[in-house]
Amino acid sequence: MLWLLLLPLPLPALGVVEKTLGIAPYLVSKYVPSRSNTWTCLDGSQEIPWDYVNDDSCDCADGSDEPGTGACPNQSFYCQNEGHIGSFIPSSRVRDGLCEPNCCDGSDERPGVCNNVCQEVGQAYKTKVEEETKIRKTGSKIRSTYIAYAHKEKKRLEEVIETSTAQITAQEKEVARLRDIAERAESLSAAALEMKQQSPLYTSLITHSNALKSLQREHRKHLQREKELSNILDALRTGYNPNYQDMAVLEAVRGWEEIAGLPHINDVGKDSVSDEEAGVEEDTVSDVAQSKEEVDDEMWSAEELENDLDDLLNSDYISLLLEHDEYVQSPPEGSVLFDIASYLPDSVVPQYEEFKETILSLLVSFGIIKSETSSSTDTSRSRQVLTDAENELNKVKKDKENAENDLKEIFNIHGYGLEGEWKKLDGTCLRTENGDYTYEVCLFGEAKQIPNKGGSTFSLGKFASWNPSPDVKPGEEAYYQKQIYNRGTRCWNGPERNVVLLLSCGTENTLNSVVELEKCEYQFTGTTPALCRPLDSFEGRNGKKSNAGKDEL
Ligand code: MAN
Repeated sequence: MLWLLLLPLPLPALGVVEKTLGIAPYLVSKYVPSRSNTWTCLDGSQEIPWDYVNDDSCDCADGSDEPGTGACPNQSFYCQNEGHIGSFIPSSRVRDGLCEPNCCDGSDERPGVCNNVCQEVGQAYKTKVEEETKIRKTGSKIRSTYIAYAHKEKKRLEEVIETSTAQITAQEKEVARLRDIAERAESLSAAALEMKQQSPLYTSLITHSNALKSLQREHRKHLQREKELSNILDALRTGYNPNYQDMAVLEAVRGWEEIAGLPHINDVGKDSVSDEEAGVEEDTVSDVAQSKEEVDDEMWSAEELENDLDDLLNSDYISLLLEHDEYVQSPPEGSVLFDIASYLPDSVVPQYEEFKETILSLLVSFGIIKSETSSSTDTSRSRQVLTDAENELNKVKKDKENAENDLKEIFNIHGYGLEGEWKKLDGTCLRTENGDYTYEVCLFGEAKQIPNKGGSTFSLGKFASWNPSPDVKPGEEAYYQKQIYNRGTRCWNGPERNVVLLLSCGTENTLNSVVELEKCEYQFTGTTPALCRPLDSFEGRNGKKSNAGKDEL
């Protein structure tokens, strides 16, 4: 049985590490012994016996003699992971007694410590990749419709710009023409008004008005004077001394008492009748005077003069003149003489009216007769037409400006992506319920937090940028995997609310989860077909884009 002991045992079983263990595939060819059974460190610094390779003792300065052990610091150990994908782990984790998830073949540990689970892991990975591929395939088809939409939109916007440019040129001409008409109409109407003001009726009206104003002024002066005189005479009446028997004074007092309707001062109190009791009013001069005059029905009473004369004198005579002008130009109503239709049989009246309208409008357009409207109406109408035309011009200019701005954004790397794949989603709102709130994000618009049981909605911010990380280049996939929404409603005692939206490829536009990572700082996750680039633009199984150059376009 001794011979059994002499049979060669597998090296790992003896605790000896295979020479090729942990070597990256591209270096395997370098790990071959020389004829004299030596080996040169990879940096060429030393020649060592072949046995020193993977002998768990670090000999080369670059650590290349220990690819399969943890003997040299800062080395990488390659797990072959047959049945799955090979991967590197730091050599410090080799033979530490822990099974590395990246080493599904268990090669990082001594035999028997970790099971080789690469078949299962590989299978699960394959299924996952297949699923992802399926999603990406469907998603990229949807994405291509988004790109087609962007091209259509670009075409539409270019057409808008083209037509609005033409419209602006035409409308500017039209505005200039209408401005000219309005200005000419206004200066014409100013001249026409001056002419109208020369009419005898108007000048006489103004003279009457001036005369009335002067009369009113004089009348007021007289009233004032009369008041002062009556004060003097009242003082004389009550203050004179009858014992002097001055006939001039007595006559003046009696005369005043008669005009003013007052009892003689010496009789006052004799019959115990006061002035008031006798029904004598103080200011009765005008009454006395009025009682004597005959007042014509159409003449104004003293009261009307007092109350209404000011209003009359404040009349707008220019408006009256224009109204008068319109009034005299309107055809006399009910004048049968010029109503030819009334002489015609009913059956021909419609043809006659139509004929009359045509002839009248022809005469107006040739300037032979004036249109029925007044010149002041013409002026305001031409101003209105000008204003309408200017408004229309401004609207077309605004449309053009908006179209130009939109066009700039469509195929902009910082805007809707190089292929315009995001344009279709502009304003698309995604929602999800989470706890007491429904969260909403309208892409490129605003994110909101809406309470489910009433209360005020908080703005969580408006779209600010794509992934702002300095490590990520605009245009890369990672750039479009993150959107920032900021400047939302300020948090009580905290920052303004803001959102980081993490997106990944999916066949639908969805908002999947919301977490408030810090107070008032929210992280949303979602999916969108806009991120499903076509499969042929990817390489390998890690989903990294192959044509990096294209990213930087
Ligand atoms: C509201 C919500 C919360 C937030 C608090 C902060 O209740 O917006 O998400 O944490 O305000 O006070």
